[in-house]
Amino acid sequence: MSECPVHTSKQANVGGGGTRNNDWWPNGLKLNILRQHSNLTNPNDKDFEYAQAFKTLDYDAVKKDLNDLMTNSQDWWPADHGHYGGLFIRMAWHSAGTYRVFDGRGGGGDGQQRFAPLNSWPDNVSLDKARRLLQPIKLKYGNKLSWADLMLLTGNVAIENTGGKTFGFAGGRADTYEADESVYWGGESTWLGNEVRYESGQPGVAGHGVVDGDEGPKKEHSDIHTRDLEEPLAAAHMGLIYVNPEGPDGIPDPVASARDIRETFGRMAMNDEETVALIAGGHTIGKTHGAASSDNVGNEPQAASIEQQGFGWHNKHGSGKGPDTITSGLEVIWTATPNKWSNHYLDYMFRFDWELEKSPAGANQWVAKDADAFVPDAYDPNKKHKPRMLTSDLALRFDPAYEKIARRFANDENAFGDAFAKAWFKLLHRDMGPRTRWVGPEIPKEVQLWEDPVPSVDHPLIDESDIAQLKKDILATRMTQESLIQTAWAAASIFRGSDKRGGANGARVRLEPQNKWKVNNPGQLIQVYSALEKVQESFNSSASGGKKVSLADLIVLGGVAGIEQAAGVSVPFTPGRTDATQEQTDVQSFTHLEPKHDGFRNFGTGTNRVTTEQFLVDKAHLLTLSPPEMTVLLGGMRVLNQNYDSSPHGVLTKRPGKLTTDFFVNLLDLNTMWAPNANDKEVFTGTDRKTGETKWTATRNDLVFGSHPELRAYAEVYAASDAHDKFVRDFVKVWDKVMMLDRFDAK
Ligand code: HEB
Repeated sequence: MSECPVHTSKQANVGGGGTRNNDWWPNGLKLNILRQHSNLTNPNDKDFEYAQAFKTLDYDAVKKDLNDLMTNSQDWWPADHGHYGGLFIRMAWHSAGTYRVFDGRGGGGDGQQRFAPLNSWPDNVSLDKARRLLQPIKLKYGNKLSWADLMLLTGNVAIENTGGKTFGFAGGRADTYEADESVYWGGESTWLGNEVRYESGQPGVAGHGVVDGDEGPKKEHSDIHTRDLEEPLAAAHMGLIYVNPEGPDGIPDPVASARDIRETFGRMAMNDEETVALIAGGHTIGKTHGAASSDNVGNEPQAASIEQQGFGWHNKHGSGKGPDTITSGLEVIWTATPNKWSNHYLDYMFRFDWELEKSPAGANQWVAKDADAFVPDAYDPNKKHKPRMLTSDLALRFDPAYEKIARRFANDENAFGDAFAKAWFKLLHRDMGPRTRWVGPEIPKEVQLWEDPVPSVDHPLIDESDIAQLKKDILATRMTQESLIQTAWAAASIFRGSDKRGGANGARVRLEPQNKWKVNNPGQLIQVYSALEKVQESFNSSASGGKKVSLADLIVLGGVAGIEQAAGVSVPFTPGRTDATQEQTDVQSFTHLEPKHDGFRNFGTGTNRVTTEQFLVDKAHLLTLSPPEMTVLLGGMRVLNQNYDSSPHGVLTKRPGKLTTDFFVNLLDLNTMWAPNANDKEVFTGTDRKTGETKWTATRNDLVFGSHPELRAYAEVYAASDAHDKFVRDFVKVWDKVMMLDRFDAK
């Protein structure tokens, strides 16, 4: 376990060394998360489309190679019990298992396990070896098979190879080529520390660890039975995927462990049944590794010496591999058939009494008290072991709710297998977005609610002349231009690039829970969509040739009509959305999409840890916007009067409703002086320097475009005397981008 190297005295004087802005001004607003994964880091040709490439992959040949690899033990990293299944299942699980519901970040969708911090997390020890075992297959199939898909497919094949049931597999996860800085993993400065995540109730936010010592008083002993994990985190400790296997803070208390498991697996979108199935299924295969003290283990990959070539955790105990492996420091083999699917794990769990012991590395683990030694050793055919369990395993027996489910599964192997297959599939595909993104021959037919399904288009779409007429019909409803634009934004802007959920398709903005969200101004929302429903009814009952228009399309078209009116230029529109039903909508899971902040609508303010403008950048990141796109979008939204509560904050124009550069012109006006309001520090008043007359009010979301040097540079571009046409063009482009974010079917 290494300390975060906050500052070293001798720094490089070339190649980006030296004390950086981030060291001098750690609280400065960072835009770096909006500039990731561009063509500058992605080596593929500009027109390369991964999903298309995957379709040309010889999928059966890949699966055959993976199946062969399972038992093709390599001397440099031998397979336990002659089988790599356990190692590969763990690799896939740790790849997908970082997903969390609150912001949709984490997950296996872009192959981030190859990069820091995940490549070096204490929980990912030995997965450097797992990925290297796959390298020949990766290189053989090249860019037809991403690391992201390969890691998860390998786990899937491992389950099949050991005799477990799977529910299918979809490819389509394009790799990224740089470490993703957008995910808040916690603010701790030591691995496995947890001094931050159980303190205040303030949410963390993308790209911002706690760096300002603002985390409040440190607790000596956190109360493991009552502590509250901060949002959006889904792991109990820095550097772990979920919970400490030895129990909370290493205390071997299975019931307290269950509490942490329920919290963290819940944040991965798993209910009790899915959780039990996953843990029991996962630990049916493989073993844990703790041959000796972790003192034998060297630096993690990110800190290892150059000649190790990306490997880490060099182990100087014995041979450093095979029987001498040290991974977690726990030494457990759960079942008598660690490379065959079975019901033994749950069977033993209830059959035996469990006694606390220490692993050879000194970690807390449990051994079956009165059992014979019948579990085969991973390498020595003459050696047998007693069954063993982790504290986190025994949570499934000693937590009353988990116990019920676990006993049912113990007695019904089929139910267990099916539940595992479904939960495993969900785990691997949860962050992939709609089915239209899925590729490959093993996509299951059965649609699950967590996919946020929308009906498929089963009728001819509206054409250009219908679109022109419908725009007129919409404007004739007398819904205001403002409210039409607001409704389109409300529908489309909850999309998250992280897990590709949300967006205008489905017209779920009219359904529970979205129709009740404060940010959506429910009173106005219902008027707009009711008016649009009338337009829809009359079109669908009279259109020729079976043509139909969905409410989802009309909501977006309403925004288009509104902006065309405001801008005097035409705005692109792509029909093809459909309307989901309430039954197709998992209300509980959609509550995670509710914006707590949306700076584009001037909604929500900062907390004592996160500034308003940091939340704005976070939102922009989820909308996959670049810094210039964020700038032009916000400036346009203001002059279109799009604040959620119709407040005048940031509406720096005398002609609201016209798409002009006024926001930028007036923000940069040297005659205006800004000062925070006395009673509301989030609101500022701009007065005329000479007369003292009040001219404007604004929030931090607005003023940051004048104060932040890079954002000010963009503001100057749009404030320039000749910028009008470019501004309108850029605004319309980014508006259309937001409306189309979820239209994977049309890309
Ligand atoms: Fe697990 C392994 C913990 C869940 C799958 N795990 C393991 C280990 C540990 C754990 C500590 C060891 C490592 C070494 O090597 O040493 N887990 C855990 C926890 C949890 C879990 C704490 C929560 C509660 N798993 C899980 C899941 C899954 C899994 C969910 C899937 C599904 N694991 C696994 C496997 C393994 C493990 C397969 C084995 C590996 C090998 O063999 O190598």
